[in-house]
Amino acid sequence: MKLFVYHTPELTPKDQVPDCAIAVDVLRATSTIATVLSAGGEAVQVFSDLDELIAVSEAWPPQKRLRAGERGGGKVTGFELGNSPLDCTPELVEGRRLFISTTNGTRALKRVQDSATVLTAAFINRAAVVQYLLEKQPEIVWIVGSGWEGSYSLEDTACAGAIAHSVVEKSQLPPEELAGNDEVISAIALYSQWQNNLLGLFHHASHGKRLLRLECYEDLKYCSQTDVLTVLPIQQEAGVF
Ligand code: 3SL
Repeated sequence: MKLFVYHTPELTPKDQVPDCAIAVDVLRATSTIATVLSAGGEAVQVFSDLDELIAVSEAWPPQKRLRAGERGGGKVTGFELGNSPLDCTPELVEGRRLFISTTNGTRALKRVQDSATVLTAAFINRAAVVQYLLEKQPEIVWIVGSGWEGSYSLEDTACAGAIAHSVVEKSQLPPEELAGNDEVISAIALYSQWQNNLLGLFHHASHGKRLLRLECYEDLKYCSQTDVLTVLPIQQEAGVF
């Protein structure tokens, strides 16, 4: 197995797909996806385009669907939900499909959706993703941060580092044997430095600061937990987890 970390979808190699792609948007899309599936959601279907989301979800009975839309951190008007994982309670999501579009997270997923296997990861379900990698041993693995509108996001690269760090620890292979690019080594170093204070790291991150301005401190706190959900979001068909 070779791991490759890409800080943003734009940095992934063109015209190539890996055996396994892991999309990461810690704040907050992939934290929300893990939460919904763990709370009994029927599935999560991701869209980059809001109009397409509305058109496709129309075919679903209203009591079986939820529409979640985020732009610039805020909820899209007319949608039931924004992108806060804390709103996704079992009472609300159980048995329903979440149709979701967010600024960056769903774009990252679209970029890798043709890979043989597509997973989503956040700190909250990191262990489930690592367990999958160790069991299935895919040859080429991309861990792709969503970033923010094309630029680097500290929290996504730290989560990529958390995955790589745990694979190294559990496989007992040296990092240089698993690392397919230099970004893996720097992501592990970033995670190692902050692993006991991820909430503190989020306070330094530009998107963390943006969410704090939007009074989303509780979301940051929730998303900073590690290995608390056992769910493995895995793509069933294009865009559906
Ligand atoms: O950019 C995204 O995809 C979102 O996760 C951003 S937010 O955390 O919902 O603001």
